[in-house]
Amino acid sequence: MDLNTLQEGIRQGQVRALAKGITLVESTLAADQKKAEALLTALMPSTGGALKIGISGIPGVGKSTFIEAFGSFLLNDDTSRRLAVLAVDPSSPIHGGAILGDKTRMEELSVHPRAFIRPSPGGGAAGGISRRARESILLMEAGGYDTIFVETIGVGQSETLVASMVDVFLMLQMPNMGDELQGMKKGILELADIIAINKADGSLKEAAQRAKIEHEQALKLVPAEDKPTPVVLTSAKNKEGLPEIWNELRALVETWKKSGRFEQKRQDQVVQWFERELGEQIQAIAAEHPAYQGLFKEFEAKVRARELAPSVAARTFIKSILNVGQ
Ligand SMILES: Nc1nc2c(ncn2[C@@H]2O[C@H](COP(=O)(O)OP(=O)(O)OP(=O)(O)O)[C@@H](O)[C@H]2O)c(=O)[nH]1
Ligand SMILES: [Mg+2]
Repeated sequence: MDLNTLQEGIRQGQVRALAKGITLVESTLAADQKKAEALLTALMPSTGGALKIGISGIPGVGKSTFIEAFGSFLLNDDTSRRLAVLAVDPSSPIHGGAILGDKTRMEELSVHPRAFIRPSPGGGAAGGISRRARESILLMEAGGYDTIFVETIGVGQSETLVASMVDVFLMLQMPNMGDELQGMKKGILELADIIAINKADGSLKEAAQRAKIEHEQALKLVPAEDKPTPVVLTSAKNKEGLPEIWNELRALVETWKKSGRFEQKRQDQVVQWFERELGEQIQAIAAEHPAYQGLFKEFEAKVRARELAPSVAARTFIKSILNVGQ
């Protein structure tokens, strides 16, 4: 498929073209990288139209079940809606591990004509994962998906990573957290725009109600920008609490759009992405480009020999290749 066909196919919402495009931006081959850059540049004007929702929670909390239930709810709620699901899981070592394994939990979504599910690219450095995920999101937007779920496991830095690429961050919590909540890092709660206590059904219902109150109390200690983070009860299994979550979500987005915070956050995110890429790309190019490789190695050797502090070496190296003097 040549680039024009691919680009047109993605714009027209063809699933096969989108899948191919994502594979292209995920590729680490130098030849593919050029094509991926051309594709992204051509599609940029068609991006920015999706509401991006981060969904996180520890393994077993019910993310897959919730995504199936909430996704199906949203697709039924609006018959023109198109939903894409992307998993970001730095801990998954093999391509396709995270989501494909539980297609059974996403029975409806995985065959829905208006849904597109993409498993985690997995593995590699955080920078690479983050880039592939962000670029995949751009392609999904160009493909006309107006709602994008970005799923991540609630471990380590993956939550912060995903929070920096979505508009709203939804955190699923267990009904019986108890003492764990006490010790939970404030930073994690701060990331959440909405908290949903899942499994609020059967014998866990009471525990879930208690967890809601505990969360609300814990959130009082977290400085809120406007109103406190909403805590909602849900049962992904019984498909309960879904309209409530959607209402909270929409209300937040509306408030942020009115105040300008929504657009501001998006702009901050892309600028931060650019700045982070700048450092990474300088390093990648300097290490490989024949014009800079020698100098790069020289500075690396000086660092290795403890002749130069790494920070001083980096600054001197960059100043010398940018030709801006010492
Ligand atoms: N009672 C009850 N069980 C649920 C609910 N949602 C999910 N479960 C169960 O919890 C278990 C884990 O659900 P998953 O959806 O696989 O959870 P996950 O967060 O995707 O887990 P990982 O993919 O391992 O990170 C399964 O046995 C589900 O059937 C719920 O609302 N109520
Ligand atoms: Mg899962």
